[in-house]
Amino acid sequence: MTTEPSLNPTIDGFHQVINALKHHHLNTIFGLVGIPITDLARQAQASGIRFIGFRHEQQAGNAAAIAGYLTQSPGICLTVSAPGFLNGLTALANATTNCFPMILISGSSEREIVDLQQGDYEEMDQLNAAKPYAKASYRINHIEDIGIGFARAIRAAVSGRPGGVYLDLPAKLLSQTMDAQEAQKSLFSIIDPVPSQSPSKESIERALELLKNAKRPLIILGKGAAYAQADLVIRDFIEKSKIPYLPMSMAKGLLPDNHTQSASAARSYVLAEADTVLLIGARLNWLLAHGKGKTWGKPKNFIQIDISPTEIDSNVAIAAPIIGDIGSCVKALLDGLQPKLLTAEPTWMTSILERKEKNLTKMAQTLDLNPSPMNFHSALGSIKKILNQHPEIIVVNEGANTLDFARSIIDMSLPRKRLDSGTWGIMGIGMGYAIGAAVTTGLPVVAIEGDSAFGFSGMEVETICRYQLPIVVIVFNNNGVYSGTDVNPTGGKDVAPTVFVKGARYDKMMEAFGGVGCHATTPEELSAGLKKAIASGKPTLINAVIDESAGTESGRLTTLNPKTAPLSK
Ligand code: ADP
Ligand code: TPW
Repeated sequence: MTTEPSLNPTIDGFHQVINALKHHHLNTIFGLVGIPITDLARQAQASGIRFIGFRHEQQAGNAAAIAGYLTQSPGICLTVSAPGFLNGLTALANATTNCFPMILISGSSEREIVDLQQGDYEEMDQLNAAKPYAKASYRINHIEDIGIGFARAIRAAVSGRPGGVYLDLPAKLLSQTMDAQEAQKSLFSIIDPVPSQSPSKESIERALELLKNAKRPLIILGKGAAYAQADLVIRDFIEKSKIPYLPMSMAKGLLPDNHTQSASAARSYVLAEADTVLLIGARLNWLLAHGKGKTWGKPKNFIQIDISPTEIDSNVAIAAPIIGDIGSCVKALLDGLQPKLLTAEPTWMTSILERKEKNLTKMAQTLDLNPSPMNFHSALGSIKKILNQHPEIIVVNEGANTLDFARSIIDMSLPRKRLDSGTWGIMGIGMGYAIGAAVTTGLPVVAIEGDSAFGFSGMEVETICRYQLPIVVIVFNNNGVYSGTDVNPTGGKDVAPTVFVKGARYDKMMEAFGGVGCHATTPEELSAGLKKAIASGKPTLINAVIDESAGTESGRLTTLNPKTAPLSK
């Protein structure tokens, strides 16, 4: 649309979008340029917004998603149309699945051409493609609506259960103009985008009654609890109630992993034996065996705190739902808690402690073994010693065995320091999360990566070097997906589906862009390389050589893996 010529200064769509971002303190864009958004990126940078350019939109999207998780403010990802948008869409869907707030902004082609399918450059009906995978999707057609469009997108991303929002910006919008003063007025502050949501009194009383009568109570902390940043009240409630707790992987560190009430090292025992389970920001999805079956053993009373009412009863009946934000809900439980009235069996905690001690001693012995070549345990044992001295470091983790072992071996002692494959068990978040976390927090990041997992985002080592980010990537190189020992049963020249080039030197990839490469074949070399990398703050990639026969297929998910009968010769 065109506006009447005006004597007053005018502003174009590019600048109005930039002003909207700045107005809402969205000062970093993760993206990848091209038609029609190159100038948007340039002008954004010129205006003081930080533009972090990626080699693939999926990683820009992953960076935005994790920035949203860490800050409670939507991370911004900017892409071109059609293929760029689709590359970013995976990250948007992953963000929505994990309840992370982000906004994917993509340029799009002429509506008239797209709607008549007349074959524009990178033509696609992006708005409709995004809808099933986003919490909300909007298109801004007129420059006058940029203020409203951003307000809607931000509110949708952060309110209630957070998620990914798609914002479609047609190329035509960017070149529209309007009166600059009117444009300024059309940007407004979003009042109370994340209103506190207090739980009902009855829901708190119902839950407290169950906790009072529980003989073997258990608390499960999920990444919703970590996201909520209600760290102190959660810790207070756990310590005052003296109830053992189990952190889901990204909730590790909400209380330090060496806390006496942590039941992580007795996980199977507490899940099977507990009679009352309080879920705080954790869904009863596959990661918790859907709340039923052998894992869960004895019958339970479930209490569930969640912001989303429809999460309740999703897999099993919930005896005491508490709907509200985690800070308000846990505070209400704490206010009503009368520790003296709790009736948990004293043997509950002592038997957990016994099992913990036994399992931790066994694990310590395994970590100290020094097999050659290294296995997952000896490599992680050497990393653990170094990371224990650096609680501020953010750990990114993906892979199968690399993920499962690192999750239980690497302790976290501060909240929101562990970022991993999350709800989907997705591979390919590694470098995006590492870059997003480093840029957002300014803190050092150590990414512990399976060699297959790393491959999904490996080209972003150039991005890491370009921005000189304090990121250490450790590739657990066992020559393949899960392990490197499969053979092609036909004897043909193609290797088996899980096998990679043997003896690959991933460290050379980092060196190619001016970073530091390190090749480690022993725990000593690995810990020395890591120590040096942390001290220097320089982009570093450590190629950690792991026994190619050490991994199990699908890590700990073997039961989810359908198998054919053995191949006949
Ligand atoms: P995990 O994978 O760690 O078990 P999930 O992602 O399955 O965690 O669950 C997180 C849950 O937390 C989601 O159901 C989401 O609705 C909820 N949630 C997120 N933020 C809040 C909040 N501020 N208050 C209450 N619930 C929240
Ligand atoms: C987007 C399936 C799960 S785990 C994995 C794949 C390909 C890699 C395991 O090998 P890696 O780790 O990383 O070398 P390790 O420690 O066992 O040696 N595509 C996507 N997501 C998933 N989860 C897959 C494929 C998968």
